[in-house]
Amino acid sequence: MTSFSPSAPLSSSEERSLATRHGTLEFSRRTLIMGIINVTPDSFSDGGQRYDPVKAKADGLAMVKSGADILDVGGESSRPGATPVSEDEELARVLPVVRGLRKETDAPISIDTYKASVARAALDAGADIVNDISALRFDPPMAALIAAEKVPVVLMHMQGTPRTMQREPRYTDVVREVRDFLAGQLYEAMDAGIAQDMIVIDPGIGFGKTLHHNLELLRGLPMIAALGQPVLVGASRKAFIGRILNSEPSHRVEGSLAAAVASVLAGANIIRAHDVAETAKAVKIADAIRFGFSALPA
Ligand code: PMM
Repeated sequence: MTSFSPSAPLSSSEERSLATRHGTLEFSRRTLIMGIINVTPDSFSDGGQRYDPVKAKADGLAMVKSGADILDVGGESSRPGATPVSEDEELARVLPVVRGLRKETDAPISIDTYKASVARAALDAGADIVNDISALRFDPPMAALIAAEKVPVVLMHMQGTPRTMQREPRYTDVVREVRDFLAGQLYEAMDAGIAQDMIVIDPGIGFGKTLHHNLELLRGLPMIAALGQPVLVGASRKAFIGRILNSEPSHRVEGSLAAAVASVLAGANIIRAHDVAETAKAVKIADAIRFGFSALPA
């Protein structure tokens, strides 16, 4: 297994970017921040806080001011054991927020859904990116929709489903298995007509993984980054941080920052975070170490 070492090549001189309908996100010399807006009553760390669309929109706009490059809007909790919500309910939650944000910001918006119908409606309402925690597996029309709309997609690894994933996750070699899964879904996506430069990959921290699996994945991130696709990491406030620090989700900010910095130094290109202002500052330092301060855009 490849492991992180200070001498590993962390930067490259080639330009790397993700083209969205609201501008090109450059990540050759810095790491992008994706702010989390869960419009749900039951997400594990911010459930209920943004169930009101007016509050969700205001929080999203504040995140942009604090340094979010992308706003990730989701209407179904994927916490362990969560029961799925109906398509109508998910649409009723996310569409007012996507529409409201679109009127007031040009920041790229991603829609966190595995349902093609929800993705389609959100894209029509102004979303730019599809964040699919099933990596195109749960709803067959999803791949063709993304190919036709020519939008970026995040393919995330998960063992099982949100309802079952934490029952007894098992791997022989978690980093290799997650990497191979992501490589397989990358090819599936390309076979469906999605352009390679529109595909982001994500090891799915906390999705069918024990504490040790999550730590191994963060340690082994360079092996996943070696696939050559942009890498997103979502460790923010997750249970493994609470297990180590013995803290509730709202007291996991420092632990989340440590995981974000480790991810950046191991090759992540997008950090998905609840605490955007704090994460943006921590990542700025990690980026200065990774790329050199003078290499960063002003
Ligand atoms: N985690 C959650 C939801 N969506 N999407 C991606 N791509 N990666 C993640 O790690 C991820 C996700 C669950 O966390 P939340 O309840 O804080 O949104």
